[in-house]
Amino acid sequence: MKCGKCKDKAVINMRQHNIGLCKMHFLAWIPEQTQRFIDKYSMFSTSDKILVAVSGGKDSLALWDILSLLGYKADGLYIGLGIDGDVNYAIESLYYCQRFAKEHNLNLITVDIEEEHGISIPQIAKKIQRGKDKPCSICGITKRHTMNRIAREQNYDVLATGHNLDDEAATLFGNTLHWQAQYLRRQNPVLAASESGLARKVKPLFRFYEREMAAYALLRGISYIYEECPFSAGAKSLFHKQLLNQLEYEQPGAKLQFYLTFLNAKETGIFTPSKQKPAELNICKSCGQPTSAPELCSFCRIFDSMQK
Ligand code: Q46
Ligand code: ZN
Ligand code: ZN
Repeated sequence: MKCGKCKDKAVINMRQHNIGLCKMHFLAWIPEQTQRFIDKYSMFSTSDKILVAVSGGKDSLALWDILSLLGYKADGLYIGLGIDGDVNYAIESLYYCQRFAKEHNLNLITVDIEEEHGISIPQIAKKIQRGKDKPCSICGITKRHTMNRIAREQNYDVLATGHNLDDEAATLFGNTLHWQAQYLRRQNPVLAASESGLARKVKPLFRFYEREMAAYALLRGISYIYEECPFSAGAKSLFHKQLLNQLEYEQPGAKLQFYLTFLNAKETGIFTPSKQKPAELNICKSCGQPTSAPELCSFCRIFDSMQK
């Protein structure tokens, strides 16, 4: 296959756009498109201070790379969760973030949960034994809480994550299967900051396929951790990704269309405002972050119970 722009050999065939691109044109296309999405969805501007959540994986490091190439002021945030695996996942994932920051002369903030709280995420999960063997819900609460805390404490204007189209389409699929209206209303590439103290959140890669991000990382020579978190095995989202990949195979562009038509449908008002009163956000008595709970936020409830 030939590059649709210069007729050199294509390194990637993007069936959903009906075009193949050579290395040079693909490496130019990804940042150009990202800039287009940033502008189209009014994500941020060059005067904003951006915090990129990095995990050591291809998507978050590619996002950091692209934003830096585009001239944005973007620092990285790595959260050490204390997760082991066949490889030591925690050590490896931190290594790739530090290596990327050093090679590109970028600022990386690291937060180690065990160092701060004396206990790692898997240890908390074992202690609480919420009837599940996976620590994912505690992990999610901890990551969201920590990202928001650092963004607020260090005056970042926006928090950027590396979610790609495959992630977003799989989340949408899961939420749709169960008609989780509350989540569907909130699923968006941009979430505005709230007065109560939730930072602005954006997903600049949400229109790129996972294979495009893998190709970008490879062609840019970005070293990243290949292994997924060991707790992700068997996750429903992976199964949903497989189903969507089958659909995509038969109908190129199906994933992109599924997600973009959802966003359009929302714009046209498919989701009327909920009749239920929105939960009022209170301020957590311990950490000062917003929470729907009356006294302590979920993060403080979990970590406080660890002290007892
Ligand atoms: S939630 Fe669960 Fe992920 Fe946390 S424990 Fe691993 S798989 S990292 S996105
Ligand atoms: Zn070309
Ligand atoms: Zn709290």
